[in-house]
Amino acid sequence: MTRTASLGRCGVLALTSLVGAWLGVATAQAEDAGKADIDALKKSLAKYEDYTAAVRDLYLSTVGCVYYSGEKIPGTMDYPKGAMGIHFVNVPSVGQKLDPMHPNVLIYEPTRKGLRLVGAEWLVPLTPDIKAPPKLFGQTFMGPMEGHYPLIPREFVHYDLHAWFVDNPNGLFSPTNPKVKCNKAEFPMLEKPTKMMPGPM
Ligand SMILES: [Cu+2]
Repeated sequence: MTRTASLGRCGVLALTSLVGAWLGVATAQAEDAGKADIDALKKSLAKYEDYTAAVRDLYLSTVGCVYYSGEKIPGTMDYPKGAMGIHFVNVPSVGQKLDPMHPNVLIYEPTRKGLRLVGAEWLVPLTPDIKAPPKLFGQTFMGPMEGHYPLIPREFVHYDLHAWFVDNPNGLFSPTNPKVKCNKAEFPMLEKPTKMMPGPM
């Protein structure tokens, strides 16, 4: 009886670890597929490594270097401790058709040598015609959520997706990157996690 029970538990454990391994492989594969896309995107955006080129193309700085403490607050987004950096937003493209090769936002990290292009972001305003959260690179956008106050009005309810051009231990598409820092920023901005809003999820 004891033997059967322990065998049974072993079987369950084996199955659990198999499923776990399989899920792990599936996630890794999804990330790998995403990685090739993001590498291609990074190459195509190389000219924006010079932030003045970004500004000329109307990716305009929102000045504050945004970071999060990792604090969990019910009803708000789950942002692991880390930075989002300085967002340069191309406002005219927001609300237009999503384009994987033309992100709505470029993300810069202030370093001793100046601004470093470290990532990109896509924004989709929540509108009545949206029936499901948007997807890019096989990733489902986060949200809907309020605008990231105080740099963006709270009324800008939206979905978003981040992608990192530099190593991110939390994953290529995590909203925050613990390796990106705001400590060299002129205007560091510790933000509270953004409030979630009702809408298709
Ligand atoms: Cu962001």
